[in-house]
Amino acid sequence: MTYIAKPKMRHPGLPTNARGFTHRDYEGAISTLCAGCGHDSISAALIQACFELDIEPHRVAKLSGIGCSSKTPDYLLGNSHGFNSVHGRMPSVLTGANLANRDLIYLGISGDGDSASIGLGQFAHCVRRGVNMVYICENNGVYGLTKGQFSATADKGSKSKTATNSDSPIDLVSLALILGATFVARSFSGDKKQLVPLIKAAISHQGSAVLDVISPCVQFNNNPQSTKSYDFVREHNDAVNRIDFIEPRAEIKADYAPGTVETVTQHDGSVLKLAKLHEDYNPHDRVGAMSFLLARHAAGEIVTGLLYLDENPEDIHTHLNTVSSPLNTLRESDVCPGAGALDAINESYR
Ligand SMILES: Cc1ncc(C[n+]2csc(CCOP(=O)(O)OP(=O)(O)O)c2C)c(N)n1
Ligand code: SF4
Ligand SMILES: [Mg+2]
Repeated sequence: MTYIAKPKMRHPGLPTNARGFTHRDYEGAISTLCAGCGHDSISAALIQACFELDIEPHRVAKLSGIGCSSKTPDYLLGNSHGFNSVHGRMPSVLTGANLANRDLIYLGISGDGDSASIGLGQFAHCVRRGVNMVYICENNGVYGLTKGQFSATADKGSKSKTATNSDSPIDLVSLALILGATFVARSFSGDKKQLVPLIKAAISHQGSAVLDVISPCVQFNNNPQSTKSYDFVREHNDAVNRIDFIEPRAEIKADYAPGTVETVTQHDGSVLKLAKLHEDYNPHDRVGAMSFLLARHAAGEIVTGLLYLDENPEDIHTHLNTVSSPLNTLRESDVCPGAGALDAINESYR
């Protein structure tokens, strides 16, 4: 992976967060992506979200596959754990890491090729198992790194710089809903106001959070006839809500007219204020969300916002009844309780 280290200079007047970290402490190496690539805006949104959430960088593990999008973890959170895996295989590596150490915040950063083409099976199983993670697909409809072939999320009839796509698309958001994700959202790399609170809410969510972010590839798929171009997304962006993320213990100020905002409290005490932009949209109705998405897609619109939220999520550790401590903190007496315990287990099967 190519990277250019960023000089470690720090202006003494840089603002710090509650943990004493500056914005600079959440950055990584200098990006080698094309100027204007949507992926860089998503990196900036992730950096801002982690800074504002006062996250200690060593508590984050960022994992990716292969692609321009999968290179981006190198450009953020330089003091966090990182693993750049094989194309399409990030979800299984993340699942294993999460099972071994449930105390970290897992960021799975992927592309549409990485998630919907070669990695579709891995994506599906990771989501349906309820792994506690933030899964971000930086979705440009093409394989940017290998020079612009259509990926499985490209819309039928969409034109790239060199070709017209004739295949039906895979919509990762609809798939995430079917697979049981407990937090499902879509956003646009060019809308930081929408994206940053969604990332913060997804990080605070204690279950499988899937965030599909349309992220135009300026090099191969940003022509006006592409449904993943900046112009098309700006013209067809149909946001169902706006969310404000309020950290646990922060004061909730009533700055909306009563009845226009729904307040949702998550397990960690964080509060989401959901301002409805679509009168008939209910983000707690999984089936309703699916039919709404299908209908709006057929009408040529791109639905964004918090699409589905289960306020009481369960994760893979609950399903498997695993030990509550990270495996590397267990003592020998925990993992090897002796012959008596083994005899008792064997006896229980007789
Ligand atoms: C097993 C394997 N197959 C194919 C490739 C070639 N390859 C590298 S990146 C890529 C597609 C990346 O597309 P996407 O995930 O959408 O990322 P983007 O570059 O668009 O951000 C492909 C096919 C590979 N590296 N490994
Ligand atoms: S090729 Fe496309 S996806 Fe890759 S860095 Fe350039 S603009 Fe971004
Ligand atoms: Mg792509």
